[in-house]
Amino acid sequence: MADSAAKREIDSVGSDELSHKVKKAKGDSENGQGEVGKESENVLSGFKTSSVLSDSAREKNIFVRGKLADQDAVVILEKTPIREDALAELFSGSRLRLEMRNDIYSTYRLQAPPHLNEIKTTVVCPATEKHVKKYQRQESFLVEETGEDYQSITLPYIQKQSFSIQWVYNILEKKAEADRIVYEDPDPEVGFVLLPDFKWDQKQVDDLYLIAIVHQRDIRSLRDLTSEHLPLLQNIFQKGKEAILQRYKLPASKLRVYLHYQPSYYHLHVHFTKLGYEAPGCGVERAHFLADVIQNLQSDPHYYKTRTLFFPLRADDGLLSKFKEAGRL
Ligand code: DD3
Repeated sequence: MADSAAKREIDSVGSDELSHKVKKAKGDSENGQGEVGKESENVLSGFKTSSVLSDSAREKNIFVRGKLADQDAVVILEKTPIREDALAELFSGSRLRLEMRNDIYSTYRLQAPPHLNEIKTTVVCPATEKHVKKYQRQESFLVEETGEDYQSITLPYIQKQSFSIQWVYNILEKKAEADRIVYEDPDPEVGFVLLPDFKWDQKQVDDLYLIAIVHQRDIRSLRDLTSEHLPLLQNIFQKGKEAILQRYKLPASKLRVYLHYQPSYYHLHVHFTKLGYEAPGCGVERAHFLADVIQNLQSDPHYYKTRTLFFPLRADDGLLSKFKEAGRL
């Protein structure tokens, strides 16, 4: 099966990367990345939970707000998928307690060896009110934004927001995550960096999630795109797909390649996720296929300046208030 081939492949990639990391460890310390992969002292041991922002039994995750050494922090915990290549060890190396037995059916609680029982953990610290809001469970509302609404409501709003995208510049300048880059085209006009989104733990290809971040710094979103950007978009589409085929053995027919509108950060980036994986934000209300974006700009150079675009906003989003104030909701 293609999928298991891909699964096996990612493991060999993983170990390649590991040796790569070990070799690079010295040079990386100047990047502040020397500690990556090592067991670090438990910075979370002093975490004081103040509230649960949201949780999902189905997604097996929880978003927690709290304090880390007097600073506001958000911690995201998520159980990771069970990998096929771990099965043999899971069966042979675990402790098993019987819960119930009935006819041909029995249920157990299996205690896996610690290294097969990891929880993916993301820490945002210091977290701003905006981070906290982002993870608080919220109702959302669909907004209809005309080209004029964008100019008079949305653009002024995002210009006032100073949500830091330092992390994006750190990636582009190799000050962070340099060893995670899957592919780079360094061209200042059509170039980009392709790397795993940190939602993806890269342990299995099933939930593959990469982002292509463009080198150009003045493209905020879909709304800024014109036919001038076609070479950039086509370059990301082609080279991104090629790089993913090479590295993960996933053909374009297994990929969903799209932009978000509204994006969660206003520096142009493209999402590559695996078809069949319901990545957050891949629904029709937020995702715009890169292939469609390219075609739309080919037929109308100012398509995204003039079209009405629809997107969901959360109840507590400041932009939603602006649309209400303008009588657009
Ligand atoms: C973000 C959207 C942004 C909180 C959280 C995530 N992929 C990132 C920093 C480095 C990254 C990402 C903002 C922030 Cl949990 C606030 O995402 C990132 N590095 N999505 C990668 N590779």
